[in-house]
Amino acid sequence: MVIGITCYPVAGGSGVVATELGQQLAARGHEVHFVSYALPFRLDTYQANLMYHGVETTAYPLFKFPPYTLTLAAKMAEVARNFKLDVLHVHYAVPHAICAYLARQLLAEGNGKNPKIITTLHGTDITLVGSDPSFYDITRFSIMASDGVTAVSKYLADETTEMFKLEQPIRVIHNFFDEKRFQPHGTQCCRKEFVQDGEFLIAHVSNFRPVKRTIDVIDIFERIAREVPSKLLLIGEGPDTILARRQISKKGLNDRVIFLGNQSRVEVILPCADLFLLPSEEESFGLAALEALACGVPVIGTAGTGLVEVIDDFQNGFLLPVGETSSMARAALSLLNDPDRLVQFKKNAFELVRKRFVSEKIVSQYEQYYEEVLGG
Ligand code: GMT
Repeated sequence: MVIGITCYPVAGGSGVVATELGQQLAARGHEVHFVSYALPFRLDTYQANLMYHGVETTAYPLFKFPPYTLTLAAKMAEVARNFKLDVLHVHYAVPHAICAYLARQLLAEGNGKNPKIITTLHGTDITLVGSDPSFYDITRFSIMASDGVTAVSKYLADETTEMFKLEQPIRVIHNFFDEKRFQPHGTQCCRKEFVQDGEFLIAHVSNFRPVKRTIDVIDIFERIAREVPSKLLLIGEGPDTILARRQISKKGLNDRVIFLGNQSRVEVILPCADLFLLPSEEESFGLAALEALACGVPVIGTAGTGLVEVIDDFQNGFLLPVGETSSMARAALSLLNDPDRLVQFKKNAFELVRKRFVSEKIVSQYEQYYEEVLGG
């Protein structure tokens, strides 16, 4: 198949999933074309069957806001026409789904081959952005105008159906990890660079947006560090990074916390950790949690979110109500203070996700879905 993929190229779950999917599809022999405003994060090495088409925005004094959506739609149509795309797969509904719709209208004008449009919903495109009154109608329209719609969890599919009062089915295709790269005790594990013998390493990866509750991460860590020698490794950056730094200083934890910023190869670092914290307000799936589990790291996350489809409560982590930082710290200490239990949870972490979320399995589900949509 010839597949176009559009995603946000910056660090973030939807871009990572789109990029890794494109790489896996290309490795399976499909021709993959990325269309975005920059080379996607993690698409940092050359690969056969994989091409990138950059979208430019035009500056003009009248444009207070450069019309990226229009240039993106035009580029999608150009790539679809030139390379005869079978499928145009857009990740994150806003604004990519409506751009794909526009591209299809442009192609119809020229009597060209029309690719099937598949929209993958990732989470905040629905729960925060798409549901905002200013975006609601256009998001609903663009979902309904897609030839196929997938969501990264049942939780998100149900939320979307209810929120937008949809009748069309949404196919649940969970996120995945590359089982060749994400492994426990990775060969390049750098634990000694972060902690001394006898210290625990607690990790958190996110884009530091308010929805991630970074302050809760620090609060949980402070409670852990009071009881056991430990360090906190923070990977990623975003609007709440400054807030996090201030809180860390205020709590006198500067010598206990390591900031690494954005990292494209988290699989080299995560296997060094003992525990991963993801106390988000909202999480449609929690790719960061999956990648930690795949590296053999148990996760503490929030109940009532898509994380329930990723974490097996009391087996490879704990699910607790949002904001309950003292319960989360207690759960963490129940593992860190019990070496046998910690070893068991680490083992379960890798083993349980390997059964359900390996790329081998999930990428085939996308291929099958493309075939179904192409078959009408
Ligand atoms: O987590 C974010 O805010 C980024 C966002 C994105 O689209 O980049 O992540 C969402 O998509 C990820 C990939 O499917 C999911 O694993 C995350 O759970 C989801 N984030 C939220 O729902 C908050």
